[in-house]
Amino acid sequence: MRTQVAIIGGGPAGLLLSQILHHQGIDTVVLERRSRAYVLSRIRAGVLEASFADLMRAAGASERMDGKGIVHEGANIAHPDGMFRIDFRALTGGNVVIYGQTELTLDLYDARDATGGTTFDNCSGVELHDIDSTAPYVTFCHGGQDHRLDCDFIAGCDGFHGPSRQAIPEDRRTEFEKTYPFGWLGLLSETPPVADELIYASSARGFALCSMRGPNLSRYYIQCPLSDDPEDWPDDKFWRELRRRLPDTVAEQLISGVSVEKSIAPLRSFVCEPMQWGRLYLCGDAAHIVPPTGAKGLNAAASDVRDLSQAFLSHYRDGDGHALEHYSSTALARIWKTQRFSWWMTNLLHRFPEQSGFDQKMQQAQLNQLAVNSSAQRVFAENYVGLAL
Ligand code: RFL
Ligand code: PHB
Repeated sequence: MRTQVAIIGGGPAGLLLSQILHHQGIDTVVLERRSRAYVLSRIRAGVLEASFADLMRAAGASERMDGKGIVHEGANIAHPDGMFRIDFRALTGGNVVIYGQTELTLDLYDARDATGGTTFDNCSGVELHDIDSTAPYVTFCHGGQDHRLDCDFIAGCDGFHGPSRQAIPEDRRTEFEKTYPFGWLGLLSETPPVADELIYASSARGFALCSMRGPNLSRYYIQCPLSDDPEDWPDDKFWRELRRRLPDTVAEQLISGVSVEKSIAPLRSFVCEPMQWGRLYLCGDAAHIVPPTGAKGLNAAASDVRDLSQAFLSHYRDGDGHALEHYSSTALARIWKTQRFSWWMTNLLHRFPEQSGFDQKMQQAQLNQLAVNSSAQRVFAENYVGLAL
């Protein structure tokens, strides 16, 4: 079997890349380890930058998102001394779109099916070969048979645990990592959201986030110890704890209900340098992870896809390999800015086990400044809606 670009991983990055390349006349094959049902059951991101929405249009997969996505022109930050709103529209002219990763992945799968693109689900034993030659290939097992996929290039879109990053020789890559001493316990419920816009809450009991997926579908998170298990958190206990971390006026409005999903995600900052090796290009979580506090993970993956698809287009259409050659340095310059914002926001809003009284005062001083200082708010808003990179 042969294709122009072999894409490993059928998560949002791999699917988006495959559809954008399809519309540019570039042939791809997507190899996904899991079943489609499994990929579609993962509840993850919910906040898209406007530039992501543009990419969904370029992928021919935006119809449902344009109808059902909810435009947010601001977000709220609650803290022990009060609550304030950051007005994205007034400060930047921009906005974000609330649309779940689950929906978006479904739209991309549907678009791929409609255009007849080849996707192998349930692949096992995916291995990359000869990536530093001009004739790389991928081997995998599907339906009990071994296959070989020859290609011009490989896009490693296989998330944090996939094999692509490991294919870069260990002595040629550097991994920068920070793990945080807590996780996020997330709960999805078929209840109306507590507010029209997101609320990020810093409280003495730890961080909480009120988000949403639709008019009757809410997504809430609370910071929890890494040692906790979702089983430790029956619904009643979750709602009680969430209310205690929110301002009274918000807690009083909260409508609780039966959870339809509950899971714990660890928080991590991670970057692999470089993001390319030979004819292998890493995209999304395969190359970098951000803690979810700034809602940037999926958006960073989409920006990689934008850069890489443009680089492939220059190569195939114009015979110009410059952008491909510089893919890693271009992407990394952008990623470190995203890392900085996600790390800063995580440090601002969470309680850390070893935090001193002084550290807490510094957090509070920063929150008090953000509450009143329009320059600080503008920096926040610019980063949140997405830097023009
Ligand atoms: P994914 O989604 O992990 O997809 C990788 C795919 O590769 C497959 N794979 C393999 N396939 C073949 N062979 C192998 N050996 C393979 N190994 C793995 C996997 O099965 C999978 O299907 O990576 P991708 O595509 O780069 O997408 C990244 C995003 O999923 C991620 O960054 C976001 O979900 C992060 N994130 C958020 N991002 C945002 O932009 N906004 C948000 O609001 C936001 N909220 C979140 C989040 C992540 C969270 N968790 C659970 C970590 C909230 C949470 C709680
Ligand atoms: C979500 O809705 O899942 C969500 C929203 C904002 C974040 C992280 C996750 O910062």
